[in-house]
Amino acid sequence: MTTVANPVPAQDLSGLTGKHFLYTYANGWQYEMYVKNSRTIDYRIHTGMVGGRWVKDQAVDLVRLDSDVYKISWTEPTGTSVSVNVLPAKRLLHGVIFFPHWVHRHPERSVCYQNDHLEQMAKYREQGPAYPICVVPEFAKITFFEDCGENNEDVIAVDPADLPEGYADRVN
Ligand code: FER
Repeated sequence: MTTVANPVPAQDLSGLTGKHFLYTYANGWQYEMYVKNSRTIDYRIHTGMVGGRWVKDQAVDLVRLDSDVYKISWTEPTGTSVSVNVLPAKRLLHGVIFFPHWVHRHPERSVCYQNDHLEQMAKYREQGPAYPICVVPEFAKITFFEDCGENNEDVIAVDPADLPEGYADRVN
């Protein structure tokens, strides 16, 4: 039970770990996330301000808030921070992205396979400017959802541009 002394609800994360999903924010930006395990995500960004960007092994904080309500939060090597609420059964998601000023001004600088450019990202982050932060809060519809099991390196393994035709348009 959730009390003042014990504010933590039951943490069964199995409804989200190993899951892979495509979603489109109300502003039209399309994203893809694979919850590789309870501490790690891989993702691709298909369209939007930083469309073409993709990342493996991003460390995250994942919690279960209630039945069918999860929250995933993290900060990127770029300094961009993200907090995403995921309601898998409702096929609903709400993300808040906090972009440093430099990413908002030069989004193309972060569009890459980030794992191959970590030093460059650290330089950009150091150079900034970080402020003012651009906050992007949006609901999204989960259009495709599947279970791939945990720690599967093949789910997010290629550049978004190299995917088969129609990959991101699949609906289930
Ligand atoms: C998301 C919103 C933003 C997401 C990732 C980001 C994987 C990352 C943004 C960035 O680093 O530019 O829903 O899911």
